[in-house]
Amino acid sequence: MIQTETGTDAAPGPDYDAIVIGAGMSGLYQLYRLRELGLRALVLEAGTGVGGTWYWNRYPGARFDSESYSYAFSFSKELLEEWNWNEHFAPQPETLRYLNHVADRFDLRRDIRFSSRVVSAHYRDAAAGWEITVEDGTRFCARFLITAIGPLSAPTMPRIEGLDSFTGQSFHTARWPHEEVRFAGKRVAVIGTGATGVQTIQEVAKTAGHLTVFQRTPNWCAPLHNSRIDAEEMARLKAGYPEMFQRCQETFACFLHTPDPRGAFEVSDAEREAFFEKLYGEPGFGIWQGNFRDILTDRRANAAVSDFVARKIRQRVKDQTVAEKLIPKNHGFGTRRVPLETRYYEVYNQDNVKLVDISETPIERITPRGVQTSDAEYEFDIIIYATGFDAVTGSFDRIDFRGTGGQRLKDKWNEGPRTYLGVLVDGFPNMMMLIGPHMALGNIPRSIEYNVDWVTGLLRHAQGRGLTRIEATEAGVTAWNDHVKSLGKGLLSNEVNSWMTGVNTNVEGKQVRIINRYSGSAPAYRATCDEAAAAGYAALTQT
Ligand code: NA7
Repeated sequence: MIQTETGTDAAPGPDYDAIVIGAGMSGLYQLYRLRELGLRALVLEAGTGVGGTWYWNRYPGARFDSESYSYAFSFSKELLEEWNWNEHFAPQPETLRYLNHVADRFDLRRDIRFSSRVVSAHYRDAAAGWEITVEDGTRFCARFLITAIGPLSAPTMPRIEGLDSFTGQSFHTARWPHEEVRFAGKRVAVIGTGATGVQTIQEVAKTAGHLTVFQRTPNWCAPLHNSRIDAEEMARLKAGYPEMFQRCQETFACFLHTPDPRGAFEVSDAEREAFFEKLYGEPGFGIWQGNFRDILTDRRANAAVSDFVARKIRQRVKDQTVAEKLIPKNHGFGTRRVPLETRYYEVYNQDNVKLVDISETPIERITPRGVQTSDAEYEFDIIIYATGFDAVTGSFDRIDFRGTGGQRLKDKWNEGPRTYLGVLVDGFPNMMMLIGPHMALGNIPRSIEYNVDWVTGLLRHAQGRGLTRIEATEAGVTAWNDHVKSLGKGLLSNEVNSWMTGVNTNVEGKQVRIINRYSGSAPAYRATCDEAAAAGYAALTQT
């Protein structure tokens, strides 16, 4: 065990080798690996249960957009063998059951403290460790701090006047109640049409008395084509797991889909159309992740696929005025996250559904009865805010992280995140981030497993050498930042406002586009991290 001391101004508290913030997928797996190292570890979790994203996002219709089995943990053969998925794209309750099963199976709960929202984490130089305080005032000290707080976990309410004045029920999708919310006979509003809004809308429309969708920007959506998995198919899938996980290791973003090597205009018009048609008819992210190699970099190629999907929307929506409102005009297909849908466009053919284009008639305020736009007041029983997250750095901004000399992480990242490999920050010794800013995202659990194993390797290295302090250098951080920036060049998505470019109209200071994501391939990311490890982590200061 690594000895820790409490900081000079800290109340006495339990000492740990490592504290992990968050019991989502990355926190759970990290705890499992920390135990293997024989370290004394504790996970602090704000919620009352495990699951992170899948614990908080209980909104109606929440489900995977990546194939369930490709999203699952791959580290345990026994776990893979015993778990059966019911659907190719599992709904949130199934995923949450899975993660609870993982927690139970590996007896993880005994080292997780629930209802423990971390409010601050301060590095104490004298102790070469972290002092972490949770909402109830309890302090914990640990040599190493591992953040597992997710890139999309800090929900944002819209900056609209009168939010608190509404007398009906209102919910943000990422803070959905644990009790069932019924929509039958109710007048329901959904504000927001990102991946979450789309899933919510298509589900709520099934039972709501009346549904009004407030859309500021339409997104390019494509069919999910979900289906059930029977026992026979599950057995076949299991038999193919080694090849499937191997494929995920080799694809660009760890999905089962990866770009086609052909350019969109290297084939005939008929072949191009047939390929788009095929992708549109197939399950999952193929049309986004497995399309011609240049649709996200070449304007003409991007216009071709955008035109194809626009035609589909016009075919599926009966009222052509509504169809035109649903077709994005300010960005091309795939330059924002593509929501996958199941009869989303057909929802707008229902008599009980109305689309309000708030780019034409903006919302002025929320009133006690509902929503006031520039041309009408709409009355509701329920308002659902599907208004997204303060992405990537938002979950960090909500905790008072302070490094050496009391410097605040929020200040350090004022102009955007700066990290070494997405994992470490100079001036914040012994802090490692899982799925931190500027590391490979994509099919996130695949990245999580790599990320956790890399951090575990670094801790093993520290353990073996009796190191008490590991820190990124400014030069290392600058080099990684420059690399990430250079990778972002030429990507059409970086010319568009979205959470992927760090823009959130509801958050002060996040109106300017930045390079918010690592946009290289996952294999390239892993190769760089593997090299860093093989070189004995020479880019880090180690004492
Ligand atoms: P997103 O993709 O950020 O979508 C948020 C939506 O809410 C989007 O349509 C926004 O319109 C809309 N929005 C946000 N603020 C407002 C205000 N003030 N007024 C009206 N409309 C607003 O979040 P999601 O939760 O859907 O998805 C996030 C990721 O989580 C997703 O990509 C998955 O990977 C998981 P805008 O486009 O800004 O005009």
